[in-house]
Amino acid sequence: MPRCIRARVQVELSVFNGAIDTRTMAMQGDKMTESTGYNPQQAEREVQQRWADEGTYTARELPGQEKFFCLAMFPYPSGQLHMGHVRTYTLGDVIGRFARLQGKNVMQPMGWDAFGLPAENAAIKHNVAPMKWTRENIAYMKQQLQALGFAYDWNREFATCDPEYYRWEQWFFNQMFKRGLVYKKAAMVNWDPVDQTVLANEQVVDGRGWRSGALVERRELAQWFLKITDYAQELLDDLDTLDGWPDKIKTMQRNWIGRSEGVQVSFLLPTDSAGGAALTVYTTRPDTLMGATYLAVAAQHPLAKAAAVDNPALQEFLLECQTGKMAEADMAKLEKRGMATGMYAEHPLSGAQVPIWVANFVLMEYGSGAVMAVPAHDQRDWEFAIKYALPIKQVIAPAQDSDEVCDLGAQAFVSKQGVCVNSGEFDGLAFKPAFEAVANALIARDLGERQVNFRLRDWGVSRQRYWGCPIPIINCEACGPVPVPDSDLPVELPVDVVLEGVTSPLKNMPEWYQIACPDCGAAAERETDTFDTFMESSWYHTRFASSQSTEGMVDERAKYWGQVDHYVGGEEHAILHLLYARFYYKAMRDAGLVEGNEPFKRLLSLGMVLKDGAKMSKSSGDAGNPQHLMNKHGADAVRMAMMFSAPPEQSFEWSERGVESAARWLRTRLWSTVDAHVAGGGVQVLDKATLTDAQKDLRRVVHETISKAGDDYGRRLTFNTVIAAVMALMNDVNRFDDDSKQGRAVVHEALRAAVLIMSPITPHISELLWQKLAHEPLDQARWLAVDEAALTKTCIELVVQVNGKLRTKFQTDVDAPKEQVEAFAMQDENVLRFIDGKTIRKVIYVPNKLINFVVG
Ligand code: ANZ
Ligand code: ZN
Repeated sequence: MPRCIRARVQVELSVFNGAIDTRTMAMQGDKMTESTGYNPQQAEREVQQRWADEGTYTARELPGQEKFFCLAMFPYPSGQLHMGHVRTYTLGDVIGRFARLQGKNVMQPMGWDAFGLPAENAAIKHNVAPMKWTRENIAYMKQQLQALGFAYDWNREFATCDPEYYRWEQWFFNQMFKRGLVYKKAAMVNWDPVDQTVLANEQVVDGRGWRSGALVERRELAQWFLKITDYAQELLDDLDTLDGWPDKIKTMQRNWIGRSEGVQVSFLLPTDSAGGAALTVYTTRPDTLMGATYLAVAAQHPLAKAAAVDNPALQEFLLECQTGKMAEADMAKLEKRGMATGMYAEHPLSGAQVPIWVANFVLMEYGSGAVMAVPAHDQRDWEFAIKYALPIKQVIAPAQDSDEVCDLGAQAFVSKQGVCVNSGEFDGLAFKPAFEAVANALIARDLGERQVNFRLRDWGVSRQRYWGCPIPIINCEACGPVPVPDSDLPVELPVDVVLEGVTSPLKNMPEWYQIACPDCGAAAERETDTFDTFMESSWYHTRFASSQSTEGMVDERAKYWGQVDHYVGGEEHAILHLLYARFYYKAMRDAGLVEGNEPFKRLLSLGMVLKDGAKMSKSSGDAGNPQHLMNKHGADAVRMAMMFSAPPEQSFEWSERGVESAARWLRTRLWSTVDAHVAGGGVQVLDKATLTDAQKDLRRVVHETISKAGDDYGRRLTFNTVIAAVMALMNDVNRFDDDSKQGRAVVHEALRAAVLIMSPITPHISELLWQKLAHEPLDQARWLAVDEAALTKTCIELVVQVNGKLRTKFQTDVDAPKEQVEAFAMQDENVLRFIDGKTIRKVIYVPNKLINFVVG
């Protein structure tokens, strides 16, 4: 009776968890002969030429058709692609090509993030102008991207070092200037005294300049800032609307924005004090106010400077605090150091005199640059108090029913779950009510106010670098900074330069920087600083929609393409790039340039491609270049091996062996099977009413595969499992031995599905095979409909119980009648043993699930 005894081998089990299993592919290929007429390099070139000739991927604005703006983060033209690029751009391409199959009008553009430091370093090293070096790199890498077969609309290509691009960046900076979103301020920077230049935080290694090895100083320099903090609350709130973003990234952004609610507290100073009337501190723990035993200010705080006037030891200490890297992340690790100022302030509630210290862990840029130290309940304050023998006063105790312990000899008790003690009228209050009561008491005395603080700082955009977009400002002694009039834009960066050492050549080009003030006509000077390169990458996506427009930063076309529907890029950009781009988009919206509030609807954040545990782009140089693999095995194999390696969000160790296995599978499994099938002649229309069981089985697998692949592509974004499913399907096709007309029709359907499903990943071979199977260009194909009827299983596994205990399992037809199942089950040895000699009182049958014999 039951004829369903076939167990399907699941190839995909080995890849479900994302492990790199090249053996799976290798094994399948090995069984096949090697003789096929497929030459990937030649075939891929032909297919690419056809795409180019026919403008297959040229994006047009087609109202009425659903648009899909698909974007992968554009590359820095460093010289050649590495495997990290291959991964990012293949994933983006797969997403774009799948959207095409769904009938969407896709725009997939590509460009170059062309400004930046490496070009200057190469210029110094090889004595070549940065522009020339950059252009050559772009030419080489573009040809590599084209050889990989990405469906880009190359008509929209630009490089951010094109004056026609950065012209609009300068224009928008002026717009922001006029709207008060731009200001100039002296700010602390990392200064390399040997190279005479400012260093980014990443260029400071153990407190020394990465190039010179000199001890880095903190210096004040006038810098341009964008007021991203004006948008802090909106940048935070709108994260809640980004349903298509990974939670992890949203959390990172939230932490970076770092909203906190607290109280600004005033500690009165003696009336004759040089520091002013009061020292204000920002605290998120007003509930601990009664435990404040000292105050601490930053080295740059005015009060510290005032106290140092006739205190040489303190002066020296302040100077010391200016050297060394002061990035916030390092603050926590920093050895706590400080010095008493000799000054005291009055506690706002107790009236006690509290000593004021200078401490290196207090940041000038946060809150008010001063803290009330509560060593009993803050670990930093505790360490500092231990070191300098300052009093530690407990004001919070573990709640009665909690198992938290407070051991102030060992560490601070930082929990917010406790209750106030030693705090007079506040004793017994928990965190929230204590927060409110203390805040109210301070407000009543006019010594405090509630305050919301953000960790987010304004964005310093000045770089003392040559290879960047010139800041479009003219500094006039009489008028101050004056924006370059829009009609004089772009302010072009001179490109015919020689870089001698690290100083920007702009600083030595009076013929470039000397200019008349646009306002008063007096002799003035251009800003010689350039923009942070994050400026260019903050709006390039928007420019793609309106690329080459000379009328404006964006034009009418921006309305059609709107937001990026799917954005793909490395997780290293999870914070800064995405935050700046979100800010820029909101600023552009407020200038009436774009619609909507957020630039990227859906985000795919990729893990890294590693080589010996290190990020491939950083470590491997030529070894990371995919070129030799493409030359040997073709682009499809490289793309397929990359997609098979791991699910997108996971980092993984790259192995080249997978490429060869992929090439073999494509050649011996996919190409030769389709080839042989097509050689067998025409195919009749499938008659679904007269299928054999084996034919039904194969059709079920086909439609299960279509359904699974559609879900993996569209929702789960796991493409390794798509490949695994197609491999399993091809195994079934090859096992299916039925040359009848109907059998050939079933195989035909299966091969069409396999080729189409693979096409986003391996577009070249799929293009050619689709021609053979469907006689139309792949571009006209649509994703396949799942035939629900074909999904119906003809057999299922049935559980057999005796008195509710599992005794055996077997396969039956779907909806098999009870009598049949019962009779069959009673022949089973294992069942017989338990019912033998007993009375069967009842037989419970749940069709397609179980049968249970109740015996007694
Ligand atoms: C007293 C206190 C007691 C604090 C306690 C914490 C725990 P967030 O949440 O990040 O906003 N702080 C304030 N300004 C600072 C500055 N310029 N440099 C370094 N630290 C500063 O952090 C707010 C807390 O960070 C504030 O609350 C303050 O220490 C410290 F048991 O005040 B607290
Ligand atoms: Zn002037």
